[in-house]
Amino acid sequence: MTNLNYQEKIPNNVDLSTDLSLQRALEHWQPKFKNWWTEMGPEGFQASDVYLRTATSVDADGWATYGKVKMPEYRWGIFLNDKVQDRKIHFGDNIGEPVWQQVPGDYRSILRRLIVTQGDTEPASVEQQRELGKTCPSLFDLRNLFQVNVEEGRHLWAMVYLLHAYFGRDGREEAEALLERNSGDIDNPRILGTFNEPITDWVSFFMFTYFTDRDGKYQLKSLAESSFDPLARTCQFMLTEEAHHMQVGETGITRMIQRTLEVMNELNTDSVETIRNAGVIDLQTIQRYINFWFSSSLDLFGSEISSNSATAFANGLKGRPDEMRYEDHSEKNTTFTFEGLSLENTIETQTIPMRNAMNEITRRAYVTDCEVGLKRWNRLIKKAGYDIQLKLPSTRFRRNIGIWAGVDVNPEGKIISKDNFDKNIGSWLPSDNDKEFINSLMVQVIEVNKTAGWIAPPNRGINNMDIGYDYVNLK
Ligand code: BYC
Repeated sequence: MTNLNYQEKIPNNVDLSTDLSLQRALEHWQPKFKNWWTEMGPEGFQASDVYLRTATSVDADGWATYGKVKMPEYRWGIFLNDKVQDRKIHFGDNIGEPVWQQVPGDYRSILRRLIVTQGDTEPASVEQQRELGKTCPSLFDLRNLFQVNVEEGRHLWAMVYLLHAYFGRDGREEAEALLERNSGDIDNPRILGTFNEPITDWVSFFMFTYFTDRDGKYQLKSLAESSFDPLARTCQFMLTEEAHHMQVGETGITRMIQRTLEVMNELNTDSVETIRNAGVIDLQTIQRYINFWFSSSLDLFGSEISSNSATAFANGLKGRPDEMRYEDHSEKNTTFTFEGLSLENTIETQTIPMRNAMNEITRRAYVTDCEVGLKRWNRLIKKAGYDIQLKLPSTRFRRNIGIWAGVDVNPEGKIISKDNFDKNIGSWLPSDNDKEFINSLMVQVIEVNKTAGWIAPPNRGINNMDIGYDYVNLK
């Protein structure tokens, strides 16, 4: 187990003090990060004491310590999982060769692009969520939001370390640019679509942490397989943090549904109007938020047929999530058959080289994982005696990237006419009226042990503390 060194200006377990020029470069970036955090991070809570966990070791069992911290004083640092001795490349064209501790010249630009894309999402999400504190449903939720935010900040550090340590001047420039692009900025937006979507209400926050953070899980799993060992080790550690974010999403949606069902049973109704008048969110609206965030997150996997993903796999830069579960790790002469789009705009079975299907394979693993929560929520609904089922829309629905981009498809996956699509899209996605209603529920609740009326209280506290613990002391 490696204990993390918190004595240094930048906490780390990479012996930063032995590389003075790298240390200096990162210390130069550090105040810029802090400025970004103050300007673009959680608005209005920078002086509050927040009950946060901080990593103390990279060991899976004992890596967290909890205590009250002001967010700007959070010890963001550089933590990589321990090196595995004699680790070998285990997929692609170079299987069996030692993994790389430095970036091979030929792969420099593709690796940099992957790291920059990953890095860009982290501060983007903090920017997207910066206003949410003003409408938190409880102190417990407020603390969870901030925990997610500081850890996304640390994930940015993880990528910035790689850029500084392994990509020279280009890397330093990219690290600066990561603080210059901003979510939703018309002139200088974040790289990937979903990270420019506004998150101004907590329903969207829970959907984002359920669906979009789960893309993070699958992308990190793929990068954790990388033959570039420092990238693999840093992603392995990031995954332990990511798990909490998805849990925030899953329990948040569960609590929302629980509260709705409670009210439906109390009033013995499934009328949307009555449910809304009682101040809880009808399941139909929840379905529309699922449709929006799931379809947006599917785009994050890239195109179904991708030469970029084939190159990344062949070169051993990015594997499949849980690569060792597959039988063939070369996939040189294998094929993948799927339902694609014909030239006549109809659905047709197509066969492509397996390596070109890596994005789609990863997306499918992600979809299966998304289903788990849906099954749980549907069990709750059924148990409460209602005949409504929440569903994931088809992976062809409302896509902006890949072969289905711009194709008019309904949530069941059927290609329909443009007219039909335009007429119905308003009922498949959150409407202005839905958003207005959701916004009307978003009222800040900051009394200890109180929870907003639209969501059930959590069923347990953080780190065995009471649900009623004052997780955030506002200043
Ligand atoms: N929006 O061959 P293609 C997370 C671009 S989330 C805009 O189809 P490729 C987190 C693509 O960049 C995980 N552009 O796809 C979650 C390429 O552009 P260039 C983030 C898009 O390259 C919550 C072009 O389209 N990590 O950690 O195989 C909170 C054609 O690309 C989009 C990563 O994404 C899009 N949705 O794969 C906080 C991992 N999709 O190069 C954090 C690193 C594609 O032609 N990134 N494009 O200009 C990658 O592995 C790959 O870049 C992608 C795309 C999976 C994104």
